[in-house]
This record gives sequence, structure tokens and C-alpha cells, in this order.
Amino acid sequence: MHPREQTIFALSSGRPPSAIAIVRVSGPKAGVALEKLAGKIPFPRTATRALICDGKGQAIDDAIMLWFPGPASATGEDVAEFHIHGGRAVLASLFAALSAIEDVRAAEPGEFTRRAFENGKLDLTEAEGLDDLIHADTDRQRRQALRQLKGLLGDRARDWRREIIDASALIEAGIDFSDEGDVSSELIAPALGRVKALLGEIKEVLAAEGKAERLRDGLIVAIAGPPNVGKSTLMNQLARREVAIVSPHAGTTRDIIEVQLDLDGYPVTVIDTAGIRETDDPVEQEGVRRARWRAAEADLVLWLTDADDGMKGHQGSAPIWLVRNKIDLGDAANGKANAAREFRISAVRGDGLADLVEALVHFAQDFFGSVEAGLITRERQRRLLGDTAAALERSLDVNLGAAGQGDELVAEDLRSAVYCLGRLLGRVDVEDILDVIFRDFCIGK
Ligand SMILES: Nc1nc2c(ncn2[C@@H]2O[C@H](COP(=O)(O)OP(=O)(O)OP(=O)(O)O)[C@@H](O)[C@H]2O)c(=O)[nH]1
Ligand SMILES: [Mg+2]
Repeated sequence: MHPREQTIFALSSGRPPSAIAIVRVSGPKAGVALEKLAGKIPFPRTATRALICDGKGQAIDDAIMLWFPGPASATGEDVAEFHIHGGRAVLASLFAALSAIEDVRAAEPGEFTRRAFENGKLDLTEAEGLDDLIHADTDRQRRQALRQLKGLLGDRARDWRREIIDASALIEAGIDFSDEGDVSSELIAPALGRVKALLGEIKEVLAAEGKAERLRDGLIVAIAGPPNVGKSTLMNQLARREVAIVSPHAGTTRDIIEVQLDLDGYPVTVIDTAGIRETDDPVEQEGVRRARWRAAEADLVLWLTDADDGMKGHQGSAPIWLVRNKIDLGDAANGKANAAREFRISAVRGDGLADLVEALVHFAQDFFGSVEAGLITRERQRRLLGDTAAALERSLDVNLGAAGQGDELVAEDLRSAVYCLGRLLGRVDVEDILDVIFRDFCIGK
């Protein structure tokens, strides 16, 4: 039997041991699994208690089970759920009992979602949203993922695709009538008008950049500066735990240390780097090289200093804030620096940290903009939508000759736009397009 037709099972809840573990089974043998292990198939979608036994009649656990007959299930197939006690041995016994059934096997990663996708339960953008939702760390990431899962982009893309298919159909029909100049242009002109309007909508979505894509990875803030100025101390303060080693020796930090913070729902990665200075130590040299590189890549650099030495050694185009540390030791330096903003803190005592954090939150708000307005959350989506817009643009650029020259080119460009949107949704099916064309416009041919 083909692996795709086999019945799969997996632990769908968290890592054991846990109070309850949920094991999902999906595929044609899901019902058989219930019958063999629990002795019955429960009423659909109703929690039912049962003693689960293995093939030899040995009790495994006293459990709750659920039955979702396809196609009204998460995967579109028959689905069974076992809610058992989440001990490792309990799970191992249940897995062994399930595997013992013919054509039932452990699922590959993502296989449940893949089946849902293949059975038309979700499109590719929704599957991406589901993945994002599972991996969301902060509240804003969760909200964005949920919007995607609800199919906001998918629904728009489906509408666009349908409209372009309709426009193509008109144009194809126009081509059929190309001997009769009037009929042909009567069909083609309005079709191109629709394409133009669509192109406007797609461009709007592309332009509402909103940095929604970056919301998945988070904002990168690098702490850089000379050695021993308190970079690691600040990092630990922001993380509220000892992530980096702090010592009075210059050159303590060599590797790049990262922590993920949740700043008002925005994901922010703070990076502590090696103090930037000239050094003979090859290990420290490598640390400095990496520090420079990461600071250049960051979205924001906090340049820490405890003296008047400006910002020696900084490269890169990211905005940079000058943070004067160790103000507890007396008046810190005052020299002029070419930074966007300036802060005075004591990383050890905590003075000025609240202001710095508040400024970071504002920076994150500005950086992500009105993410809620953005529909695009992945580079993949942006690329395919960009390709769609380019194809539509080409179709409008074609110079239509009097005798229907160029119509074929327009049709070709529209087909390619439909193809790109199809890939965005994960559905590419030329038959779809042909169906519409033949169904609606095969006038007497
Ligand atoms: N008085 C005072 N000392 C501080 C402050 N911040 C850090 N220090 C001290 O400065 C020394 C260096 O601190 P680190 O955090 O290791 O400095 P760093 O910039 O990470 O140093 P490298 O990793 O070597 O580049 C330690 O002894 C800290 O306790 C501060 O605000 N006030
Ligand atoms: Mg350090």
C-alpha cells in the first residue's frame, strides 16, 4: 500500500510525561484501530470512556476516545483520538498496539497537516499560518498567525485567481472571434479593465509592507562597544537572568550570545557581542570579527560605552543608539557622538533601564508598523505575489494590434499570473483554467 494511503498516528500533545497525552490516528484504518483497541467505535465527536487493550487483551490504560469520521475531520480522513495518561510506558504500549495493526504506522513530521492540505482542508497559506501559530512565542506573532490560518491571504488570492481566470476566458473567446474585429474588442477591452483593477489591489497588498514577514523572526538588537563597558551586564539585565558571563577582565565575551525577549508582544532578539578592539589573541580577534558582522546586520545597535571614545570601530547602516553606562561611578563622559539617541544608564544598579526598554518598545512598534494591515508573512508569498503582479503588468503592456495580434501574448501572461497565484495557494491545476474556458465560452465551436 502506498505510504500516503496508510493510516498514521502520532502524539499530538506535548512531551511526556504529562497528565494527559493525545494520540491522533488518521486514515482508513482509524476506525479499525478503535475497534481493536477499545472494542467499539464511539458516537461521532463525543468523548467516550473506554479501557484500551493491546492485541493480546492486556489493558494499556483507562482512557477517553473520540471519533471523527471523514470527511468532516481535521485531515479530511477518518480520525480517532485517544486521550490517555501521558506516561512514557503508557504511550509506548499504545504505539506498539497501533503499529501492530496492518497498514498503520507512525506519522512523519507535518504529515497530518499535509493530508489536510491534500484533502483541501486548508490551502498552503493557511498551512503556513498553522505552522506559525504552533511556533508563535509572542502575542503579536500569535495574532498574525491566526489571521493567516483563517485564510485572509488565501481568500484574497483565491478571488484574484478566479477573476483572472474569468478575464482569460473573455480574452480567449476574443481570440476565437478575432476575425470579427468588433466582437473581439468588445470582449477584450473589459477583460483588460478588470485586470488593471486587480493589479491595483495586488500592488496595494505588496506595498503595505508592514514588516509582517519579520514578525516571525523578530527584531535584532545588537549590544556592541569596546571591551569591559558592561555589555554582558546589560544583556543579563534585559534577559532578567545570567545568560552571559560578566567579569572585570576586558575581552570576556567572545562568542555571540542571544536571548529572545517578548517586548510588548513583539519578538526581539538581543545579541551580546565581544568588545570591539585591536587584539593579538586569535580567539578574541574572531570574536571581534563576528561582533562587527552581527552589529552590521542588526536592526538596531546599542553602542555601549563608559568613556568619551565616541563610537570607534562601528560599521553598518543600522540605526545606532549611544548608551553611556556606569553612571553610578560618577558623571559619565559627555562627549559628542553621532548617534540617533543617547541614554545614560547603570547596568549594575538599574538606573535608566526602564527608559531604555520603553524606547526599545517604541522602536519595535515603529519597525513593525501596522502589522495588522499586512497580509504577507513570508518571503515565499511576497515573491509569488510579486510574480503575479509582474505577469499582469506584462499583459497590460502588450500592444494590441488591430487584427487581434498580441491577444495570444495577453492570454499567456494571464495564464502565468494564474499559475503564480495557484502556487501561492499550493494548487496548480491547468485543468481548472481550461474547464472555465470551455464551460463558459465554447460558443458553437
Ligand atoms: N560600577 C559599575 N560597574 C559595571 C556596570 N556595568 C558593568 N560593570 C562592571 O564592568 C565589568 C565588565 O562588565 P561586562 O558586562 O563583563 O562588560 P562587557 O562589555 O561585556 O565586557 P567584554 O565581554 O569583555 O567586552 C564588570 O566588572 C561589571 O560588573 C555599571 O553600570 N556600573
Ligand atoms: Mg561581555
